[in-house]
Amino acid sequence: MTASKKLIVVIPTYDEAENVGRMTEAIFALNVPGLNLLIVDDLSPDGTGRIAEELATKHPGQMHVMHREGPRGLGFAYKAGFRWALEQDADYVVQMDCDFSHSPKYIPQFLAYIEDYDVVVGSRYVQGGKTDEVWGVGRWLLSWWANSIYTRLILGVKTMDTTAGFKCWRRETLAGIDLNRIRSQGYVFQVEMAYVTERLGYRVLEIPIYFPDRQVGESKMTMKVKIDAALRVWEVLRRHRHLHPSDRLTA
Ligand SMILES: Nc1nc2c(ncn2[C@@H]2O[C@H](COP(=O)(O)OP(=O)(O)OP(=O)(O)O)[C@@H](O)[C@H]2O)c(=O)[nH]1
Ligand SMILES: [Mg+2]
Repeated sequence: MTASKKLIVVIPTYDEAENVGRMTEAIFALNVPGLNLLIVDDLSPDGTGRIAEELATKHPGQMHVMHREGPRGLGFAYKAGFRWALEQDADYVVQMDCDFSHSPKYIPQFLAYIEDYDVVVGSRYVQGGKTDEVWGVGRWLLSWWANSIYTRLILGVKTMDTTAGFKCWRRETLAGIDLNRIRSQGYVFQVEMAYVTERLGYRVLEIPIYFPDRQVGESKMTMKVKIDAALRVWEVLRRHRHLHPSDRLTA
């Protein structure tokens, strides 16, 4: 990334009071020129939004907090955050979780590769990628199968980590995808974005990351959520199977 470019890191939060401070400092400690941070909080009951506001006063002009009202959801939060980033004239947008499963240390690598691709994806399931050591073989196999086999074969995509949530977008890619097309929440939001990206013919690069489990804060992940996500992949297929590169939204 050249010095004159603007990067906005978008982090959605829901009950991340224990992580948001450490994550903010880790992001700014990268000292990436032109880096801005947007926290998109869905009125977290644990006060994450208020803590983020306090942090923003320490990084004037570089950190913004959005407080969403109405129904909460990862998809709603990301769409609002991406739209804001585009309005702020970001050249590049990074999306990531607040719980340190996505290490900020990969951001400079993303920025090096984004010069030649339309989106760079931090992937657990390409060579060199890795999940937390505490995962047993069964958990790893189920996740690998769901991402790299089940979802990938239904949608016919090349992406191996179809639910990856750590990505660096070029602004043209996010604009061309047309966020109005994207309807899903949770894991399926990532799947739908990945599918539309490939249907529209954008150049995707997956780079390996190590994905540790969240250390603090509560997990909202249940088997019901996983099964629901698996079934919704079919909806994503039906909704977007007819898309072609000529359907990119042009300004
Ligand atoms: N704004 C907003 N953020 C959310 C919502 N749900 C989850 N998040 C955030 O999205 C990111 C990913 O969510 P996680 O809870 O880590 O999901 P996960 O990694 O599948 O599951 P665990 O790490 O096991 O909890 C985190 O930064 C969350 O705080 C939501 O409804 N609204
Ligand atoms: Mg997590």
